[in-house]
Amino acid sequence: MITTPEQKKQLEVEGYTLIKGLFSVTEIVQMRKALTAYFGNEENKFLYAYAGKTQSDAMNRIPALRFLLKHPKMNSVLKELIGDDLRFLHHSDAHFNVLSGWHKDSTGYIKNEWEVREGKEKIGVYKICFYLQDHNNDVGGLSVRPKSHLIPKMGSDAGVKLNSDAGDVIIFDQRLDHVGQIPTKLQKVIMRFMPSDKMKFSLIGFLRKITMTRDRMSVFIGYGNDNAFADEFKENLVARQNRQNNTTEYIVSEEVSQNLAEAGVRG
Ligand SMILES: O=C(O)CCC(=O)C(=O)O
Repeated sequence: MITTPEQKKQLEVEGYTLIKGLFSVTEIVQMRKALTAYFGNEENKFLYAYAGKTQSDAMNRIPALRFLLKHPKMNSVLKELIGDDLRFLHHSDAHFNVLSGWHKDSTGYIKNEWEVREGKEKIGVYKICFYLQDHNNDVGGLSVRPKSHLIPKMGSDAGVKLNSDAGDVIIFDQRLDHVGQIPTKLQKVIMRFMPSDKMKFSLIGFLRKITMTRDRMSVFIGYGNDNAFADEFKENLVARQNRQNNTTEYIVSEEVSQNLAEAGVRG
């Protein structure tokens, strides 16, 4: 076992948990290199959004990340915390220098996330996420509002900042209120007045460079229990991903299917 009973309980009761040191330094360095190259190439079809760059459907579109789907430690953690009926929800994002605001990832993608359906079936949709740099001493990591996964209304308190290091992963219930890096006053002004997402990225990126701030990269992948909630969630999230990627067809790469099969995870 990699996780502890306390971590499983924390995920259930508080809606999140953090697992230390899941990825090696070599894996982190490789993923940073891969994302720097991917987001540095304008031929790739990422989006300029949230003052940064983002690629949804990252598992199919960024081949260098596909190993994650059969990463032995990551899969053990997911199965220990979510269950052996683990399902990949076909929704994944890679982010580069994005800024964000408080939100729940479930909003709008499922009819009623708090419903208990016939046969006592309950929602079980989670994200595993990680940052490719340390956030133990800055505002760049994930903050969460503990227990907010049980409350439909968004909260308003400052939440808890999770002090993650590169290599750590966070698993959270997608109903949980969470936020990454909140824009500063200056960044808010730039975001408000710059006419295009690309210009917002360029100006805020320039400020990062002159303040010698490291590029901030992260990966978010959706998993869940294999039930009707997962079906509904997957369908709606894939439709959103397709809209973001400007396509009507969702194509699963052979390597993604193979890696999921190797990991014993239903796709
Ligand atoms: O930028 C971040 O760290 C947060 C991103 C996020 O909340 C999301 O992808 O749902």
